[in-house]
Amino acid sequence: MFALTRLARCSAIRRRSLAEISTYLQPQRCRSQASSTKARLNELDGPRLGQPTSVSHPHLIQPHELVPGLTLDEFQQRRSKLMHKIQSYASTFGDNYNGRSTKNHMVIVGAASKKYMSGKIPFVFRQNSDFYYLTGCLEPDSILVMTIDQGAKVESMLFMRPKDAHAELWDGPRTGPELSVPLFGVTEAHDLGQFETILGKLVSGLQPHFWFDMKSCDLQHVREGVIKTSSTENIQLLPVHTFLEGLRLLKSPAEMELMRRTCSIAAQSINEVMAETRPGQSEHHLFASVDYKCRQRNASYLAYPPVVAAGRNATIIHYVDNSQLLRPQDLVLMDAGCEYAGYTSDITRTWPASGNFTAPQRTLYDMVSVLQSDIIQLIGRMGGETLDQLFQSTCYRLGKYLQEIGLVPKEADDYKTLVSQGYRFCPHHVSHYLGMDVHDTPNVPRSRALEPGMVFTVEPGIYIGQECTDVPPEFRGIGIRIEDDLLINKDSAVEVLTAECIKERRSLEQLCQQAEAATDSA
Ligand SMILES: [Mn+2]
Repeated sequence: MFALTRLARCSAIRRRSLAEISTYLQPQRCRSQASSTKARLNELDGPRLGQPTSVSHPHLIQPHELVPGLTLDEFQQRRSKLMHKIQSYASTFGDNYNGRSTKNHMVIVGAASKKYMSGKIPFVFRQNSDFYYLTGCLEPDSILVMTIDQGAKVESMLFMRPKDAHAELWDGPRTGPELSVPLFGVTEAHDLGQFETILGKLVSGLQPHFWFDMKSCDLQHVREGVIKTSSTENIQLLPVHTFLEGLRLLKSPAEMELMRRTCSIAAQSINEVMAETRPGQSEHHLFASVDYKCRQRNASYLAYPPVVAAGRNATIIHYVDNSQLLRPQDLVLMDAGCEYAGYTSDITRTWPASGNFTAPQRTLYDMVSVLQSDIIQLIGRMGGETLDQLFQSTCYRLGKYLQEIGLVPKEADDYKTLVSQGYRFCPHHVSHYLGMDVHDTPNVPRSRALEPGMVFTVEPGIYIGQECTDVPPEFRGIGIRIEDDLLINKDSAVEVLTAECIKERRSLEQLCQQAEAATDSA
């Protein structure tokens, strides 16, 4: 479907903005005739909105999509689902909060604001995940206000930065309120400056239950406006994160596709980094390399500062200095993932810098590898129905396996002791939910039963510090983690989204030795 048809369908579209948009989208309709490179470049030269569209970025966004991989419909459904969910939840106890009963609800979610390194030097802007999830809008400082009334009618309103020739000269185009209505499919849009006035009127008219998470809102003026309005109207603020995270936890088919994509980008990139690793390179070199390879595949950036840890640095779980050189006998542990179209991947691989594991490294690698595949097998079965159960099972099995190779005393044979021995050598959880954020939906308990649509990591590890004098010396200073991203898909099957990323020991050795061979013959 052409973008114009989609835009024309928006109920709230006004005549003037439709005219403006059709001028704007003109190149879209001509695209099939524009075969030469020059003509295609001219297309991108037209007026721009505050974010990429299928017109300005046809290499990233399909004609029927608002942002890569997602249609306008999907965003409208998310808003509608959230509001209906809140209303039906409230109705289970008579629509009553704090002694006040109404079927009207209002939710406010703010965008992220720009953050600065120093003076006027900005950090790379990253949109607030909840705001992006509900709007697809990538502009800073914007505000989304949604309402549902007693007739179950959902309306949404965006407050956007006004058009401003001077500001746009410096920071690039803004969409502005007028074009935001058809672009994001909201009922209304206004200048940011009108937020307090319009909010005040809306609240005094509807007297809704008022849902707003003070802590997760970056924007000071929004927090102040909300406090002022709620106290004027004597309305208490209710937390919206349970409902929002509940939705974000279960990925739609389009989100599953985006998760497959972001995982595949990181998996292929890490494979290449492993193949190119050689002793003498620095951890920083591998960091730059994985960043480069992910961006080459259209990732926006790495999803978090990666851990690239050689040798004993790998026993520091959040090692991010990445400043040491790789020695021939070192293992390299890389924990890296990327963000593609707002969705993140999170992979860890551990491989030998020289292409060959030493005997103690091999023993521990094989153990973590078997442990990880045990845990993946367990998903959805007894002992693996929740992330917490997977964690408990990981600690117990790790304790048991360590006992088999002689790192845990033979006498320790009760369940509790083995669990605590496992936890001693792997002192982090084996899993977290994954999605738009790396540690996604953090308020959803890990004791929740796994179900289709959930994406999470499985990441057992072993870290033996130099100070572990009760462990044979050859094992000290070794850190290993293997981490994959998994999806329970719509058929309830467990899909390893990062399966492309090589981890089987012999294949890993082969991959790393190829690099050696290539260097030797060069
Ligand atoms: Mn992780």
